[in-house]
Amino acid sequence: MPDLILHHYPMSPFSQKVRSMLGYAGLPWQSVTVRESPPRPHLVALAGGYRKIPVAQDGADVFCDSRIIAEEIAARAEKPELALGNLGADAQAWVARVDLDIFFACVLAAGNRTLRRKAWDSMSVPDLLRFAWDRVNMGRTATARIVSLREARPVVLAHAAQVEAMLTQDFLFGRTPDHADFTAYHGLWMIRELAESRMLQGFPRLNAWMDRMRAFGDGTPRPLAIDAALAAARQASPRAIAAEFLTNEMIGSRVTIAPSDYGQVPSEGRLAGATPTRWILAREHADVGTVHVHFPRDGYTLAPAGAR
Ligand SMILES: N[C@@H](CCC(=O)N[C@@H](CS)C(=O)NCC(=O)O)C(=O)O
Repeated sequence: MPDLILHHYPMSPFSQKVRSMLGYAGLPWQSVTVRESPPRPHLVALAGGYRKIPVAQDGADVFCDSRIIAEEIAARAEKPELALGNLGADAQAWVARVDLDIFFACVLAAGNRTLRRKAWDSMSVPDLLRFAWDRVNMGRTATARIVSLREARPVVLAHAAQVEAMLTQDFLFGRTPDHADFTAYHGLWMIRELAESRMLQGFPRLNAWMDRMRAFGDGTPRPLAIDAALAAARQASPRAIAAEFLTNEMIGSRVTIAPSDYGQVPSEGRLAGATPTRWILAREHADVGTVHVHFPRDGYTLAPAGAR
């Protein structure tokens, strides 16, 4: 099986969630570095309108959303605890809140001089302006309620206190890490590692846990050119979909699938499969041939094409 290809950028917290999982799983992977904001034409070829990062790829199968990518890593590494669906209902509900409300609080609370300097150092001025404009627009069109700048710091500190209290063992829900640890890590990573903020210093157990999470590293990435990623899709065929996932009444119809919280840009194609947790969309593009794009069902809306 070829190594997973990850389309990501260094300062992206959700990409860090996946990079840390890859490190924990000890998997080699191929790294395609993308810009911090669209346009990203090669991802349009691979995934359609979906505009969030990270996106992962295995040949002609494309995985949108860190939850689907985590399922793929779990299966490859035989580490079922990395798949969100294998956690208990309470842990799943906790992850849903941390991945949305707490994520935005962390992003806003992390904004300090160090983070701005790193952004200046890694982006050109036009890219920085495009990035700022893009994120303001993304916030404006979000249907999820995003915390205000004023609320962000108290929300993060309350979350950190909760994490501190949860850490009665080495990891949040036990002696070994699971999906919830990687979810909780990436927002706090932005504050402690990326912004180098001292905001979290009053939480000793949290810091010791973050040290353990950081020690997993990011696995072994090999840089891959965009053209090579496109060629990998072109030269492969999508995986077969089991007959039990071909029974949904929309199979074969043209549909759109979009996140329902923010960055709600739809991807259009033909519904090729529906598992209990995934929608699988078949798409054609001259640069990649036929690809199957996998989305979570939870948090995404499916509609007949033309209905939005
Ligand atoms: N639910 C998605 C959220 C991903 C997400 O929000 N990623 C941020 C970057 S960390 C994003 O895409 N921002 C807009 C962009 O990079 O264009 C997931 O779990 O992968």
